[in-house]
Amino acid sequence: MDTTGKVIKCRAAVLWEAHKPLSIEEIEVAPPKAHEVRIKILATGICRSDDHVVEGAIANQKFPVILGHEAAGIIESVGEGVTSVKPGDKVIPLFLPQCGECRSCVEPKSNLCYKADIGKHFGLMSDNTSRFTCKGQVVHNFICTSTFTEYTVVDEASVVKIHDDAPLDKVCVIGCGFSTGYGSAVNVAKVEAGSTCAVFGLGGIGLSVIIGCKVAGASRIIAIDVNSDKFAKAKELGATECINPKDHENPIHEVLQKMTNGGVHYSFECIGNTEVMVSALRSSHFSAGTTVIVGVAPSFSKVSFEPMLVLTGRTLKGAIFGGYRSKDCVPQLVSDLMSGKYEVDKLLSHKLPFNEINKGFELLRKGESIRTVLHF
Ligand code: COD
Ligand code: ZN
Ligand code: ZN
Repeated sequence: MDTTGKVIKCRAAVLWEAHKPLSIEEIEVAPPKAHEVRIKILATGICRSDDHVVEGAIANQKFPVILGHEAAGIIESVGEGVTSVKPGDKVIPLFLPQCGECRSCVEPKSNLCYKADIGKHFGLMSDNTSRFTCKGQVVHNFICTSTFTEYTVVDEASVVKIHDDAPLDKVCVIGCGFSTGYGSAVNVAKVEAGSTCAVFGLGGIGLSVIIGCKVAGASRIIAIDVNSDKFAKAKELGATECINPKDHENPIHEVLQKMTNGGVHYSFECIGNTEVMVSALRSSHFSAGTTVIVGVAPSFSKVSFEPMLVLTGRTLKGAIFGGYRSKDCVPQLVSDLMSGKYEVDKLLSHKLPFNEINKGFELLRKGESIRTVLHF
C-alpha cells in the first residue's frame, strides 16, 4: 500500500514524563513537509543519552517525547525539494545534522551544525511543529531524530544515504556510539602509529575509542575502569593493559605517569566525570600529550586545574560525534565497516524486539549491556 502523503499509524515508545518507563503506544506520523523525509526505522540502539532523559538529567527536555537517536532504516517518502535521498534508500538518521549553510557547516574545522538540537531540546521540526501525535497530544522529537518508533520524520539535514548492501542491524551503531568513540581517536586526537593511549571508562564509547586507537596503530592502549568486569571486552578489542583505580593507593595519573615513563600521548575521558577529566589531563605527557573529553558532564558542573598543566604544552580538546561532519563522513564509516577496516560486533551485546525496550534500558543501567539493538 502506498503511504506517500498519508498519515501513518504505527507503534512508538513514548516517554510521557521523566522517571517513568517508556510506553509502547499507537501514534500518528504526519507526512514529511518540504525538505523533510519520513523514514521506516528497522534497527535502533539504546544510548546513554536516551537514558539521561528518562532519568530526568536533561533539564529542558520537552514532554511527551519519542527518544532514540542511533538507528538505521529506509526512506518511506520525501517532502518537496528533497534531493539527497529517495524512497527505498537505506539511510542513517543524523542526531548531529549538517545543513551545509550555517556558520559551522561552512567552517571546514567545525562539525556542530547550528540546526543541532543538542543542549537546546526544542524537540520540534524547523517550522516549530511536530510530526508526531498520540492520543490527541503533540509528541516532541529528540535531538533531530526520534528513532524509537516504526516511522519518524526528520529534516533532510539530519539523514544520509548509505550503501545499498549495508547491514542495518549493525551500522545503526554508526549513528552515535561507535562514531563518537572511534572518531575521538582517529579524527579528534589523530592518534598516530606507535603512540601510547589511555582510555578512561569502558562503556560503548570508551570501547569504540579503543577500536579507533587500534586501527590507528597505537602500540599501547591502557584501559581504565572502576569495574573490572569491563576488562575482558576491552582486551578483546585491543587494550594492551587494563587497570582499576581501586587497586591502587596512588592517584591513577601517578600510576599512568610511572607506567609510561612520563605520561601517555593521548588520553580520553569517556565517563562524563569532571575529576576524571583532570586525571586524564594529568596522565598525559607534560608537553606532548593530548586529552580528549568525550563524556558529557552534568550541566553546570565545573572543571578545575592549574593552568600550568596546559601552559607546558599539553592539548585539551573535545568534540561531539567524534568531530565528524555527519553527512560527509557517515557513508564512508559504513563502507569502512563493510570492507572490514573495523568490526562492531563485540559492541552489539544484546538484541531485543522493540516491545522489550524497557528491558534494554535496564540492561544498560545495570552495566550488563554495551549496546542493545532493537528490531521491529
Ligand atoms: N573511573 C573509571 N571508570 C569509571 C569511573 C571512574 N571514576 N566512573 C565510572 N566509570 C566507568 C563505569 O564503570 C563504566 O564502565 C564507564 O565508566 C562508563 O560507561 P557507560 O556505559 O556509563 O557510558 P557510555 O560508554 O555509554 O558513554 C556515555 C558517556 C558517559 C561517554 C556519555 O557522556 C555519552 O554518551 N557521550 C557522548 C557525547 C555525545 O556526543 N552525546 C550526544 C549524543 S549521545
Ligand atoms: Zn548517543
Ligand atoms: Zn549547519
